[in-house]
Amino acid sequence: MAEAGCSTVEGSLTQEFVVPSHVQMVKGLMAEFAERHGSAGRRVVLVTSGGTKVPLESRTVRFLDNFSSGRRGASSAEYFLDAGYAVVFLHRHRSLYPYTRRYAGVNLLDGLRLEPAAGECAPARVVADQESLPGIAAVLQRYQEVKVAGLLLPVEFNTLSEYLHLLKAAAQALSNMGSEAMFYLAAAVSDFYIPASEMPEHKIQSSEGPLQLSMKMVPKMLSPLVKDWAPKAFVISFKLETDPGILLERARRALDTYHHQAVVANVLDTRRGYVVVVTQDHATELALTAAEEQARLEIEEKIVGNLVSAHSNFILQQD
Ligand code: PAZ
Repeated sequence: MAEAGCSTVEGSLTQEFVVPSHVQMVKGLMAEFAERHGSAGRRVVLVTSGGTKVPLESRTVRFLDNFSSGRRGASSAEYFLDAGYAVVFLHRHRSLYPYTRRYAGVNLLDGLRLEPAAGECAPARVVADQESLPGIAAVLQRYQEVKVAGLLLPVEFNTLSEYLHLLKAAAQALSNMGSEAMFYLAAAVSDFYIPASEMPEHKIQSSEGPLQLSMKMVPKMLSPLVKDWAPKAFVISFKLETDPGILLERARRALDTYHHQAVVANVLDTRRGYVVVVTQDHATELALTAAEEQARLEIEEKIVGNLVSAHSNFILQQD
């Protein structure tokens, strides 16, 4: 699709996507977060994570969704925190979350044990079972350090509309940080939607026969983000394909269209172990070796390491 101009993006955002009632309040929180960490000399990264839900009815019974678990975003947020960044974590409601993601498959009640009470009147003690929750003490300690230091600002979205408006608000809230702000756009955002004006109010009836959908293109947010909302920031987008043969060409096309700093290109089936970081001058392959996979290393550690040093170089070039 031809890229929509910035005024078109702005226009369709306000006309066709319902503005969430809390967007101004959240924008204020993000601006205050950026101001606090910026004045402490800390860089801030906005990590987007998870898929988007596209409703088919305005009183939504059915919606279109996608595969994204939010693991890339949640694990990357942890590595950014370890690298000294403060993180705004714009994530899909109930997608994976930093630190708790490690126990996503565990039934909480299987991970806890009851120990006898210390005295007759004292309640039984609840203890974490280290076998069901491996590494829990270290993970809990790090989670609490991050929380006490106020280094992680979680912001939730559910629908596509919420995502789009909150991304714009985040970009504007972080723009005062200039080149010290990074945008790491790992969320899998729908390319298609049904405008509110064309959406049936009530549940679509199967008695009316097979369903035919006509969907519009979602406005490309990268364009106004890079040009207008946060023009000095270091911006990373992600590109997912299922056909490895077209991956690099698509990533380069995105860079040529939006003029941001890098695209992390990945293929659905191999995304946990292999990505290519594409910039104007280079295509850097990052991969986990068999030994690293065995040791449960994560590709996000390499992606974040690569981008943190690229961000440092970018900041130096702006001076
Ligand atoms: O969320 P997850 O860990 O299951 O998957 C990560 C990902 C594939 C959604 C991400 O790496 C990505 O490529 N996001 C952008 C997708 C796209 O719009 O092309």
